[in-house]
Amino acid sequence: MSQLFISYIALGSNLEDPIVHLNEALLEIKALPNTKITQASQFYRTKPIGPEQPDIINAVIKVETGLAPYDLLHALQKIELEHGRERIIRFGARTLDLDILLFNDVQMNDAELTIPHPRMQDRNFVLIPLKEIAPDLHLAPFGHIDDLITRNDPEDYVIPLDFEALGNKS
Ligand code: A4P
Ligand code: MG
Repeated sequence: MSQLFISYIALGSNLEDPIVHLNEALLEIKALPNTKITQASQFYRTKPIGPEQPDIINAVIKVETGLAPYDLLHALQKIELEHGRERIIRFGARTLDLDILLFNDVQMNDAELTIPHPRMQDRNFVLIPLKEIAPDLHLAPFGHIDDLITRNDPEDYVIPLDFEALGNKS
């Protein structure tokens, strides 16, 4: 049996019906060869970082996969394209964004793939869902996930959808 790796993947959507895009993406990731989702955060409504656009629905999952980093990246990009992903404005609105956050303890930085994801430590829309499934994560060389979350801007809201469903919509 081939080697299995652990990867954390961030999901985001803010066009058409984001919840449908995210739920479908979960099924499509599950269907990738030698891949299973072992944990998934809730869905969160988050303040968009970048140009003005609708709030973004974000989540993070943990997968166990036999795919190597580039094979996983290309498989995720194929899923993005099948969701009509268009790349017009950097950080602009998107039907589906799938980013590799971590892949075992791999550290790499080239034109096509950077692991750990280069901006994850600055973004509570990634860290808060990630903490839900990896509460003791220490992100080398940046620090413990709790400290990173505290350092980021609290104005960048990250609200669990379940919380909103209880009537707490801000
Ligand atoms: N790439 C390099 N490393 C990776 C990686 N670890 N995972 C390359 C995935 N892709 C990686 O990505 C651009 C290029 O990054 C790809 O060609 C790939 O080879 P993209 O998905 O085409 O474009 P993007 O997502 O707009 O750019 P980027 O640089 O990934 O943006 P970020 O940093 O992911 O930011 N605000 C909220 N609230 N929630 C969000 O989800 N997302 C962004 C995108 C901005 N603001 C947001 C959110
Ligand atoms: Mg991306």
